[in-house]
Amino acid sequence: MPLIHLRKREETPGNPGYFEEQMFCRLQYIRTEQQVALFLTSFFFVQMMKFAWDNYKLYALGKNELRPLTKNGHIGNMFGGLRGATVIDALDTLYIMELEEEFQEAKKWVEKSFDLNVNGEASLFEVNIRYVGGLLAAYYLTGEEMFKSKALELGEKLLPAFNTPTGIPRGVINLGSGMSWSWGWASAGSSILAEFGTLHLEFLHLTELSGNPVFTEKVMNIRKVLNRIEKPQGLYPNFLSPVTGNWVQHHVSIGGLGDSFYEYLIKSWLMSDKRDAEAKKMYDDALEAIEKHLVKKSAGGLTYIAEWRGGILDHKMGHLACFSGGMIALGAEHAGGEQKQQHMDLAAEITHTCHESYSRSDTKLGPEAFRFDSGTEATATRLSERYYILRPEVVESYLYMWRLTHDPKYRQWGWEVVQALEKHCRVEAGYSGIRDVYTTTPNHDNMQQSFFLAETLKYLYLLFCEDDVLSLEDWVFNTEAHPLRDKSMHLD
Ligand code: DMJ
Repeated sequence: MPLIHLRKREETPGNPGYFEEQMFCRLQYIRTEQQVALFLTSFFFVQMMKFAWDNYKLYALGKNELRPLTKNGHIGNMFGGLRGATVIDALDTLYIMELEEEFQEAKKWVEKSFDLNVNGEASLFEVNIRYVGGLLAAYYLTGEEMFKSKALELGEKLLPAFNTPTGIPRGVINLGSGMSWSWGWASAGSSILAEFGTLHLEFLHLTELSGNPVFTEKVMNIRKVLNRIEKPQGLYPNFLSPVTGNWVQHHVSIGGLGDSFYEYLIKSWLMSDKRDAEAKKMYDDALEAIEKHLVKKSAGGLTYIAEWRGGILDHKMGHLACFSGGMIALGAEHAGGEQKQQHMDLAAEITHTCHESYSRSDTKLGPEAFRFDSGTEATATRLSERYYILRPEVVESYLYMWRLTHDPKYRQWGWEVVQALEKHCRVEAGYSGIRDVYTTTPNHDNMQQSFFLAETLKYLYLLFCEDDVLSLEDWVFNTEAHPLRDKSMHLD
């Protein structure tokens, strides 16, 4: 019997008694000691979420993130003039955790104060995964039209970024003027693989909900360009010119700059009810090339995915690359024959390595990047790579591995993360990242990232829920952990 579930969601959108009903169902099904333990554990995560939200609300409501040490808000420069990144990122987590009052506060802010008529430099990628993804998920969970119409309105504002000679969008857009340009740091005016490759899921939903084919056309064109150009050794470099449609430099990474491009290929296939064969083939081919050229084993027996610079390996894995254990497991679940076991083993080995990067630190939290060279194994060697900013990728892989294998070690590892977060990241007014995972002397960075509420806490909570709470059969998580409806999406 399910402990808690959102399966009845479709019958109850907008039902004012929804939360009470869910709590009643939850208590009604508790039968065994294990279920009591699970209930108490999930309650613990709910309290963490409430603490993170309450402090954001108290000190920073309407700003993008909370600064928990100085007790004020942070706006930053990633979202143009958009505000409330934490509100939008938190909506679905509050909802699934049944924090009704808090969800209503967040909803009210979106309804009354979320202003889309803004000017400023916005990252197309960040606005898409956090704002569009967050609004879509809130719509699918609640059935409230307001979320849908804001998602569509925002989606329209992103379209001018695609006005380039190839249709590959540029990374930065002014949401007011529609002018777009490339990041100053991106070599030779290039666009970034993980950025233009992480629009597909949301854009297909925008077409589905609006009936306007333009969103789908834009992302299908990105596919076309990618399929046309030659891939060195079958690998996808991270920098592509939106003008010529050629690779700008040969840096390949399954971590930062590349990561969610691969994730969206396999998820596009799943979201299409396995009809999007092109996405599946691109994923399979890319993974084959990664296995052949980038997957390595350290002297100590740890499997890792190296980075590639024009044929030369950099034996480094970023924290961001740790999502790949979960992604590869998800793909393996739907693979046939020998490949199924082979990929599941690879996913388990990578997840194990990422766990090692946590367990080898003094705080039991993992660094931003860890290396496998000069006798180093799964530890950061550079001062600049020792920080942890409340990132979710490692617990994301624990969740997928748990759901697909039910090996209890993944819950145990998740619980280790929770203890470390409580000990080293919880401060008086929220949760903060830390500057060095190798020292237990407090060294907070004074930032509660919005993805901590969208992803880290959601994945941890789901790790201790029954499998039918946001089941992997029915939902596809975007790269910011916003659940999008599965199966209803068809490519016609
Ligand atoms: C999130 O915004 C998303 O997961 C994105 O894909 C990359 N990383 C951050 C969190 O680390």
